[in-house]
Amino acid sequence: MDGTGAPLFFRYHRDMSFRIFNSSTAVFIESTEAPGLFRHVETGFSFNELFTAPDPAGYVAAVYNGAGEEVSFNPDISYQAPIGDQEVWAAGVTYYRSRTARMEEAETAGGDIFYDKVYEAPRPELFFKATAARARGHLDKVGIRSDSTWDVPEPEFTLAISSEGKIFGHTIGNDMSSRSIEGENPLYLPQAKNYTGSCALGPCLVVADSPSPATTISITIARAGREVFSGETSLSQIKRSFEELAGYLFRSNHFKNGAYLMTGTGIVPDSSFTLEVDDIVSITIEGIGTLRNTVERV
Ligand code: DO4
Ligand code: MG
Repeated sequence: MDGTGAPLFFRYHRDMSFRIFNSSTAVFIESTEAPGLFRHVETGFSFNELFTAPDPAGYVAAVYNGAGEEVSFNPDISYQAPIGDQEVWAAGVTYYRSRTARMEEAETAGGDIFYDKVYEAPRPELFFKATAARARGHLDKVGIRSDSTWDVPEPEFTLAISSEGKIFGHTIGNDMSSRSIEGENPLYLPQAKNYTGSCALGPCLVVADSPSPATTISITIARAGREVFSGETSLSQIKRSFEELAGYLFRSNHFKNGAYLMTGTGIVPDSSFTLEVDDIVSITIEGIGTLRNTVERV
């Protein structure tokens, strides 16, 4: 065995990365060494072990090498969120577009100044988003509240952070949000952000270093077979570093099973847009894939 726990005959390089898809009975792991080949692992892997491992990539490498069968596999089927007992948190107002949209929605209530201040302040906005049981997966439904009149998805690059505070991977997050409720009063944020179906993660967890700032995040929203919104941004537009956001999250806060941290949205549709039931939201981030969900009213 080497220092990571991986058997020595396995040629594991530090720059290798893995994609992990989560089904109810197994995980499927793909390595950059063998794209298109998936290791079907029923026992010997757990997201809690991954998020608490001193070397998460070494943990995946050891499982990839030592467990399960290689199978052919269609990644475009429904999956559970790639999560064990991790909490999901989110950062807000990390892109200029989010600051401006938030200021517009909160202007009437007089709450706009807080968004401007937090965009500039050393301390970022961080909020609790979901427990694991509330996180939806790929091709599952996401929710809009029955007491909300103005709703949007928020496509967000989402960090996987170990219990030691180390960023070791990433996935796609959808921070579903009620703009009517948050806009009425910023103190309603938990109701605008935390409700049934307000969070989706997936389609897989990528265990790798964070990608380059040129990485694009894009979204499309389809209604009755027609595209009603599309948008694109890149990681280069974010105001804060991932280390800064993770550092603030872990300040005076212990995560025994690690955490996911959504890093904020850089895409907000114009004020005239709101989601409707049966809309299909597809969020794509280079190197991860596409997270697709249909909207339901909850
Ligand atoms: O302040 C509200 C939340 C903003 C947010 O979720 C975002 O910028 O992504
Ligand atoms: Mg957000």
